[in-house]
Amino acid sequence: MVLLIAFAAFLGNSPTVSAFGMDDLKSDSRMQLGYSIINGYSKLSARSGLTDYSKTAVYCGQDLSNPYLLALAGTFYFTNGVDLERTLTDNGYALGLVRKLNAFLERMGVKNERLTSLKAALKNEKVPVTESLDSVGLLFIKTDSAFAGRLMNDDRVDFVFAGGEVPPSMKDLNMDGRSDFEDASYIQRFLAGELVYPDADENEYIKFATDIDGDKNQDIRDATALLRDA
Ligand SMILES: [Ca+2]
Ligand SMILES: [Ca+2]
Repeated sequence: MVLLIAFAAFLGNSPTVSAFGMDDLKSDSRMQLGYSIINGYSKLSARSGLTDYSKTAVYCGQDLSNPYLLALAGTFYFTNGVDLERTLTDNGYALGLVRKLNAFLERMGVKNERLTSLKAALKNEKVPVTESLDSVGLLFIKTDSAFAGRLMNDDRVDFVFAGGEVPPSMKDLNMDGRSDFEDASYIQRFLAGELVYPDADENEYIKFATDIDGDKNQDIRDATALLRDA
């Protein structure tokens, strides 16, 4: 559920993050899109060698249609003065919040059956779990791209986040570790229809990441904005 915080961190191009509020928690299609974008990021960044799966976050989210959980999420959000902007750049802060939320949900007796079931499966497969936030539904594991790919197709898993942290630059579109003119020409190639991947998640990520100014359209202004900020 309120991985809202982690999502905002990931999904929030800063112009859009303030628009990303509690209503989005209730929008299943928006959350599904968010999961797809994160899986797409993991696949592309792992393929580029920019990040690997030796530190991987796996999310088995709660049922967003449950009004009790939504009320708890709202309570946490408002009583903790969650700073969404800060979660964009500060991984330590974002993770601290998720841990705090997990402790709060545990006190409130919230269980997560999907996660319990997944953990049993991971134990059978001898996959090392380095941290487990059971009520929130977030695990950190050590794995590889083959197993991560299987997890992405597991019904219990919403997303697999390679590296487990907000990427250092969302403007490094070609994932070579730098944000520069090559990324601007990457946008131009995207606009020309030259960047279509066979994988739906990867395409969702590219669509999301090329919208540099966060106005929900991909056009030449995004390339300009990237060069200006690079
Ligand atoms: Ca780049
Ligand atoms: Ca745009």
